[in-house]
Amino acid sequence: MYGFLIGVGVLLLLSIIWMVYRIQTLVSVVKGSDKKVASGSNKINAILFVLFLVGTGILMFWYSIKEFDNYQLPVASEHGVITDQLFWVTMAVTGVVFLITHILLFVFPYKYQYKENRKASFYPDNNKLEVIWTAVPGVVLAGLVLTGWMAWSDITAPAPENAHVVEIMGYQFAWDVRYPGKDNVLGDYDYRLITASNSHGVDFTDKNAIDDFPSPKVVIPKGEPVLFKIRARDVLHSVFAPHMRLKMDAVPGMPTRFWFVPTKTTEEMRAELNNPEFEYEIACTEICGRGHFSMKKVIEVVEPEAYQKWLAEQKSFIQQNPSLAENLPAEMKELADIQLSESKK
Ligand SMILES: [Cu+2]
Repeated sequence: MYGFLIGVGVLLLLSIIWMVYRIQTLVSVVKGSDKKVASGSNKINAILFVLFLVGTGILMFWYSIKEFDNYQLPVASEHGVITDQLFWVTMAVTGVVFLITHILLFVFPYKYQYKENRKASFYPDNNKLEVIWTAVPGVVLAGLVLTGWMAWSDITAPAPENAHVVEIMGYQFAWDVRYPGKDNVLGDYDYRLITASNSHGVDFTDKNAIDDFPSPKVVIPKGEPVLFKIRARDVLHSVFAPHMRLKMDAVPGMPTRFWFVPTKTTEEMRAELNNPEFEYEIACTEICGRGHFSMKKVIEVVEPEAYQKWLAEQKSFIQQNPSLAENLPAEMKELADIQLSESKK
């Protein structure tokens, strides 16, 4: 009931304001002062257009220059160089068009504002102009799309067979990392197998899973292809490693992948940036809930020899937690036991 009354009140108020405005206009028409009012407010609006253009233009340039280093992070992957080229070419083409159209958009209302003695000219159509402003953007955009499409199909082509596989699984709110172990093949998984001690839901009855191991960070070798197998356990997440120019959604029920070749070790990047604290990182770029901001994972890029050494030091899921092998079928249990006895040596 109150809602209805408030609604009626608002309607009455709006109609009163409208009536006052109408009366004012009619009075000015009767007095003959309406023309002056119109040209005065036109002039103010025209000046405001130009002020808006200059003000927002200054803000845009100031911000772009001030934050430029954040747009242009150093590249640390092979395909990243191509991605950057595409980005800056697109930026240059669209940037020039953006500037020209926006200057015209705001300068024209000023230039062609109402003047008592000026008559608008009638210019119905011009086929030549129509052809030019349809064909030129068509050709330019087709070029941009084509080069982008070619780069995209290169980047998303199947990974080389020798690529080091790393599984990145997103969940609310962290990334879990799994390595395939010596066989470089990840074991199966099933969401029904997820428990407190098996957060990945790894199926240990699969032979490939026996040597899989977890890792608190992503360690990868420089100069060799790396294949991220990406999945999500609950909602959409997105793997974003800005220095690698890598971004790929993690979708529940639909595994995705991204392969790349890192070109600079963490140490080299620290030296380049003169920042001994620097770490490559994965951030989540899909607003996935309250703890979204905390989804950070460190990527450590090392020389290939250091990588092999690190691999040899890792302990498999089963070595870390022998109870995972307890209920396995006899054949698998045997494999697990061999591995356990190896780790005791
Ligand atoms: Cu997330």
